[in-house]
Amino acid sequence: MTQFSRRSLRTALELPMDTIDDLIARPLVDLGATDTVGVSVSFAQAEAAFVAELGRASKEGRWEDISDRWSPLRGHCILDRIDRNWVQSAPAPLNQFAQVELQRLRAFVNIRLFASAPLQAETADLVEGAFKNLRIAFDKEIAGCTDAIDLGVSTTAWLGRTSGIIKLVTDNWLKPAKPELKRAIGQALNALKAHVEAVLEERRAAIQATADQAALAREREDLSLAGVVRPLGSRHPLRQTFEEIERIFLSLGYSVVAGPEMETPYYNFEALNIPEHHPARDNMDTFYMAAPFANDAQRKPSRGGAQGKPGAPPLLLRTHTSPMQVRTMEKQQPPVRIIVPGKVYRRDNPDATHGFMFHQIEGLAVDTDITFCDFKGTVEYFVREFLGPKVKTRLRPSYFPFTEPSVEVDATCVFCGGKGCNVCKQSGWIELFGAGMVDPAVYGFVNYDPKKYSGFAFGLGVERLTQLKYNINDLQLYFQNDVRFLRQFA
Ligand code: FA5
Repeated sequence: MTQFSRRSLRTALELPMDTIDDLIARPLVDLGATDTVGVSVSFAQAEAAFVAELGRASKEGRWEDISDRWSPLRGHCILDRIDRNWVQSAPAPLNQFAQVELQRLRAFVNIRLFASAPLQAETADLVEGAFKNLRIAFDKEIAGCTDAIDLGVSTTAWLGRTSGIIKLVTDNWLKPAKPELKRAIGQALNALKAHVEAVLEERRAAIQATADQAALAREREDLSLAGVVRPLGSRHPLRQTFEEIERIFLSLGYSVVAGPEMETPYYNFEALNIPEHHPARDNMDTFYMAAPFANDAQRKPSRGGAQGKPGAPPLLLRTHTSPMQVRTMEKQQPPVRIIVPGKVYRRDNPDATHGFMFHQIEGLAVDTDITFCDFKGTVEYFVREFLGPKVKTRLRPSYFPFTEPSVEVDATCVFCGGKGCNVCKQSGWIELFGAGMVDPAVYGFVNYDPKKYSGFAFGLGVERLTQLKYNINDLQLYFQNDVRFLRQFA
């Protein structure tokens, strides 16, 4: 048990006055003080009893009474009885500890009795001597303060407004002093107070610095310790494909733009020349979101700028990245050269080549003199860069409502080099993506002059291209987060 604990206990204890005589009449062991904690508690009780008695006696002008009861100079005082009944009778392991406690209690009582007694000094020299004693007692007490709680107790003991020692000295020495000594006592008191305040502050700073250093030492990292090896992750194969495709098109002067995943039917269908009852919508039947006020009558073509307002069409999860063709052309005049990477959603059943959520990269180039040759050259360049120089491409007629002519871009099978295998179903060709020249009807939706401008567009399926590039036979592997799969792309 440290002094800190004893002193903090003292401040916390409230002891009825008349019990101290009962307590000190019995040995510590009888009081249940069988260890250092118990001993400290008993001494804290004694200390609290003294403080309370002193307070009462001072108020009532009975200083002599309390001095008689507690002063060690008076023979059978309480402190002597504590020595006899508590300390000397304490069992060997506790005896020494109890002696230290008693010494502290004596110092505590002495200094307060001294400061509460009328000053027995007739000359300035004697006044100085009395204050010197106080200063020595204070310095000794502070030297024993080892932490902030101790220091707090000492601060109250010396500077406390109601019963601090400085206050006791002011009340008992300065106020009743003869006029010829008042000046000397006042000066000495001021000097003592200044000393007490300065030393307490100094000590507080030192204790704080020690605590800070200890905290620093506790928190300091030991760089010599072996580190924790955490496995390094790698970029997801789809992300790698995105980056690779973006790199290729950035090198051709395209910029990358992003668009909303929640779309209006206008941008997803109508402005792409897919009117409401067009059969091309069937294979893109999608996830609609219940929007307020939406009903069938209100699903009429609309630019969809008033979502949530009466008459607004419902929102849907975009089925392709093509809506960004329209959104981009609405905002800017040619030349346009963009790619649009992003997620798209379809009501497709998940299997080895389908997901209900997958990724596309849209491409769009529009300018005054873009021809089918530019389109073909761009597509060939991209496929060569992405799949390697040996891969050849071909264009197969196809149909998209928003391109005319429309094509499917095929590449020679990356697995058999075009000879024919199971993957390409012996054809030697693999379908890569859909594309075509922008249908002039689309320009009508964005106020481009179809006589002046032309361009091409394409829509790459990122999962499929990644499957081809890395020979991955099941699209679902991308989304299962199996590190054994992902690790292969590190
Ligand atoms: C389109 O989505 C058109 N918007 C592409 C386009 C853009 C054509 C610009 C012309 C001009 P399609 O439905 O074929 O097209 O899809 C494009 C690619 O997305 C397909 O080649 C395929 O690689 C991929 N894809 C389609 N459905 C799925 C699915 N359920 N899971 C994974 N990938 C899919």
